[in-house]
Amino acid sequence: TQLLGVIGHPVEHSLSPVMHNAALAELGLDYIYLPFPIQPQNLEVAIAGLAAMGVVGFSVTIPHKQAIMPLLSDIIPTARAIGAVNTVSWQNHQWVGTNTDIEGFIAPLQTTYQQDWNQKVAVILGNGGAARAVVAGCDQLGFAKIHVVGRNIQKLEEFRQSWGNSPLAEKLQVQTWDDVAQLIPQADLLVNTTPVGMYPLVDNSPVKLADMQKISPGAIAYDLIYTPNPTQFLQQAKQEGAIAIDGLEMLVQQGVAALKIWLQLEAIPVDVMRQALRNHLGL
Ligand code: SKM
Repeated sequence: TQLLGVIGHPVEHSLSPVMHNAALAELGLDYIYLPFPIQPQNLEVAIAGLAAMGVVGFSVTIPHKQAIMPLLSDIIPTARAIGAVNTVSWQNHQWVGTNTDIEGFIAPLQTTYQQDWNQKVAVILGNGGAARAVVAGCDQLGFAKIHVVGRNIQKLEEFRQSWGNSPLAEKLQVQTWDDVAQLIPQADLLVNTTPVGMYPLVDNSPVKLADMQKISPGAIAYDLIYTPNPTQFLQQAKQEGAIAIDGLEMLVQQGVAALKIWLQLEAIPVDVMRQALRNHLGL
């Protein structure tokens, strides 16, 4: 039996094991995908331990997506450009990192809401590892302006500076939560990358109701969270006439991309993965 898994803290809410084990069973492969709860201070020891256990690949979730980077032997250029890793594979006796969140994030926007994003404004809530892939994804889609909202001015400034003088940096603006009421009406796409509203603290939204009421009808509200489904953030956005995208399809698509790397296989049973998640969530 070959081992795969997900590292995070917390990791108990993760549905990656449900989704990946369904795919591996469908493919008839002798693999198992396990959750590994790993505290930040143990990260270095843990990834050496995973190698010693014979783990051949793992997903990386909150809060390790940036911290893991200096611990890897190699990082694929796209992940390096994003500045976050969510997928690691064992190649030639070394850990190699990549980022599949970017394609996961883009997929539902491209397939369901095909449109020209060139004149559009994106407002991204949060400035962690997931936000980095979202910002890169919005840039790739061609958004004209990308606003990133965070709590800590110094971290926001680091976030902005980390994109250097790239063309992306020119359309990027970092702002604090004081500006959120004024940013929301401008948003064509409003993305929640924070964990606020995630199981078990489901009666929460990163945005106050009074501010959400300023979203333009027809704007897209996108929550990266997939439990609960829908989140309070999405429910309130929908009430205002916005289009809601939940985090389920992103989870599926970043997982498909990860399996392609781990298994060196193109034919991944995406419908089985999606259905396993929907069944698990009672959708
Ligand atoms: O990027 C993904 C990660 O690969 C797995 C995951 C999960 O299991 O909840 C969420 C995202 O961070």
